[in-house]
Amino acid sequence: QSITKFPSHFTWGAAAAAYQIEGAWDSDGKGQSVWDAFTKKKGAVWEGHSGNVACDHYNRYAEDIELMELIGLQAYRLSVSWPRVMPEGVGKVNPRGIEFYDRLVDRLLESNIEPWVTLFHWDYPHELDLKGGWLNPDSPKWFADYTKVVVECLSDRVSNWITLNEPQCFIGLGHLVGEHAPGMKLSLQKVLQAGHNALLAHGLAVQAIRTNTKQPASIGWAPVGAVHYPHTDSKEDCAAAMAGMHAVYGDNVWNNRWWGDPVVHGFYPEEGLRAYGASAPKVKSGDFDIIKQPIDFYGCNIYSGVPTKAGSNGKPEVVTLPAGSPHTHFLWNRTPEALYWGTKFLAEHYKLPVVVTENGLSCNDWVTLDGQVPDAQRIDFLRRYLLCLEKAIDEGVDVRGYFHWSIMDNFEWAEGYKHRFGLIHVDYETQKRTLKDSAYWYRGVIRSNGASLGH
Ligand code: GCO
Repeated sequence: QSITKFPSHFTWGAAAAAYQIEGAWDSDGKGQSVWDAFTKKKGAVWEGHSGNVACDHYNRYAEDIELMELIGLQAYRLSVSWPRVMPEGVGKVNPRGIEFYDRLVDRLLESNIEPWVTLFHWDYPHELDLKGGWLNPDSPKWFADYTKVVVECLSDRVSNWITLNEPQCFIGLGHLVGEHAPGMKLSLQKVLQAGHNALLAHGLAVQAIRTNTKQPASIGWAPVGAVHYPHTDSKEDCAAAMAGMHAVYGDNVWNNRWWGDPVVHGFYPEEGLRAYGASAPKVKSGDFDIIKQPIDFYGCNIYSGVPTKAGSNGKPEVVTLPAGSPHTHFLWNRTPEALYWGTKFLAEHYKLPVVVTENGLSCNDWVTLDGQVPDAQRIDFLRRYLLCLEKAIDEGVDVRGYFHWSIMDNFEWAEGYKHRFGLIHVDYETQKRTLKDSAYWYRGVIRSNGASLGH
């Protein structure tokens, strides 16, 4: 008798993002995004790759949804390209751009797949970047106006919304490290000010969804952050892991609480203000009333965790994994515990339902002479991670859904097409799709609501 701890209403899905799969970079009146500009820069992306064509999902979405249906997906997390909808970022709406998402949503619903719409997954309008981008104090308002356009068009059929995907990345990698578009290396103060504007944008977008939606909306966001898990199951190591997730790092932006506390609690954590010191953003009165909006779920993108033990005075100390420990093609460590500890931390700290908005791995997959993609490692990886997620649920952590990253192989930002994250293999020369073994396996997981994971 198979048993499952996943609740009966649990959502099983997969995710992708506009720039990573759509292609059609200048079709039908689309404006340029910062990624269109960034990928043209020499040396910015591995082997000079770009998302110009990507998976050509813009033209092949119907075929792709057929495959999603075959896998039995209950939900699909897509993102809307802001400059496709508003070529200049503000003002004029591009009817052919918004019509694409209209058709996409209709086609998903025909297949009984619930659309979860991310409003911003990094493809910021180039025109607005020229006006200062996230550093411009008007940027939150620009995002809210765009949100209103999308919500007016889709909310009769869409009820699940995600405002921002990973501000830690588009702000941190895009404005501090410079490895992602728009490729800036600004002072930490400017970076955190841009981050503050992104948080305001989140708040205004939540308001824009609530006031314009045609049906009750479920709204969340999808941040990422350092996940620590205990090196041993001693009480001390467990406490150290939790402390590690609470910590605000003053020298980088990979924090959970720096970004999450304003959104849920309405203030920056004291410890963070101390750690960032003079680099902390300037906050106007009323800002936190905008940033702190009631949200319905806390999304989290979790791939890997950091083994942590209690060091001197119980302080969290990172443990180095033994040589030869399992890792993915990206060289990210295979650490399934991250899904248990990460969701547990967020649910306890923010007291909100949690949705795993991304989890997955890149493998060195190819199509065999027999026409199959035997990705045994992806299956084993997912099985381990999902069993840890089930353990969290069993212990009372309120996890509502799981979205595999990604539905199909795609453009992995600065890494180009080096990494294959999909359940579906994409041959970029021919655009042929092939379901990987993991896709068939995931179908079984969905059908059995997790019972097929075994124990
Ligand atoms: C992210 C992005 C995805 C990536 C994925 C793998 O979370 O970084 O949302 O677009 O492709 O995470 O790196």
